[in-house]
Amino acid sequence: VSGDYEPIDQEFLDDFATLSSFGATPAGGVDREAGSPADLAQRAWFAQWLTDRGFRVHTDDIGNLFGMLEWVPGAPVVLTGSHLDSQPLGGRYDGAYGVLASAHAAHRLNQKVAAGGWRPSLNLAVVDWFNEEGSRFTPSMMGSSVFTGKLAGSAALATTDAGSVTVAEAMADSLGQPWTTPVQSYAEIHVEQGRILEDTGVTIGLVTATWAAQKFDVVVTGEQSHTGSTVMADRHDALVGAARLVVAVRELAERFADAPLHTSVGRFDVLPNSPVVVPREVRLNIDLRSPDPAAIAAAVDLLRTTIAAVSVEVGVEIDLALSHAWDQQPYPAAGVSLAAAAAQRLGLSHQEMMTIAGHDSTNLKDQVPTVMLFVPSVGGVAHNEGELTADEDCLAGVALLSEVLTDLCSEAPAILR
Ligand code: HGY
Ligand code: MN
Ligand code: MN
Repeated sequence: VSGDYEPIDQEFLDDFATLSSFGATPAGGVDREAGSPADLAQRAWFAQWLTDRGFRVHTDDIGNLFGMLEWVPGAPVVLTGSHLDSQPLGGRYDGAYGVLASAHAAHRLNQKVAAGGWRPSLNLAVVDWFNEEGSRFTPSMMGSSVFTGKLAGSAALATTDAGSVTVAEAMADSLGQPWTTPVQSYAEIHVEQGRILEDTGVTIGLVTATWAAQKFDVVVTGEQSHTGSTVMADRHDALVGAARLVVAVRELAERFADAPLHTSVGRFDVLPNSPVVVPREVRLNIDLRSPDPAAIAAAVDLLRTTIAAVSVEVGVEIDLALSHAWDQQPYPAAGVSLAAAAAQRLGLSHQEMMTIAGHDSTNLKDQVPTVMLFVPSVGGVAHNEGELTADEDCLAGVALLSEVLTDLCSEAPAILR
């Protein structure tokens, strides 16, 4: 029954309610894109929360925010976290649940150490990765990409938003020095953002691999003209060209339904966007996802054929540029079995599954042994103000993460054998 929780669990729920107030929208979501005032405000609250509980707060050179517990001077660190930034009009659980779950799990472990109940072999740090969502500043997973050397910090800092504000300007008062403590492993918990766990009635997802993803920036260039007086044969309508692409991208999903292939266009900027002007240019993105990289490659080939045909038929130029990609890649099996054993000990139902969405763990797993965990999303609702995970599932996730981190911070944990 809600309200009948242990104090440490009620504390998590109360903190989550506070965190959900930053950038809160009337419909119950959040709007706190990377580097926005709401993001900076939640980061300040989080830094204070960490400081008040004895964590040493550190911000690195791209704005990743850490809270360090130094139990064993000079020892490597286990990282655990996710991201606080959200999509525009997004959900309050995506990323933020994982950051707060990591913080509470670390705090519980710290209390055990302080009470002399446990002697870790490694240190532990909580992290809020800067700009995982990649909505205001692309690409997504920016902070963890810089941290893992996949994206140059200088390029990331120079990235501009639609208003030509750079990351460096937006984060002017929130940048520090690179993180230097060697990282031994990483653990992240996240809402599933799908409805597999809900459909199977299972509480915990053990992520075994990530789907592959390929994202593109597209520029369709036509010629500006009068929507009335210009005869149809003389038109070079960039919007018609772009619209043909949107439909073609959707049809690819049907064509590769057995892969499966998920496709989308989410951004569509028309220039000059006047009701009396045939548009000169449309900038859009394309997002392709599949567990089968060959399906993505075949879909891109078909897309290029469509682009060539549309260019001729509509009389426009179309430029397709890859903006971000990651392969279908496994998470370490040892980490999956470590988490499965922990779930078993806690009596939590669990199942292995892939992640379709990218996460900061998508980057970290290529550098250090990484454990990725899911809790259920009600109705699979994601990147939507209606995002919801039941309190009991949130609390089960914190308990499981505490158990997994205890293992990871102990002597030569299974994941590294
Ligand atoms: O899946 C994505 O592209 C996002 O980074 N979560
Ligand atoms: Mn996320
Ligand atoms: Mn997201």
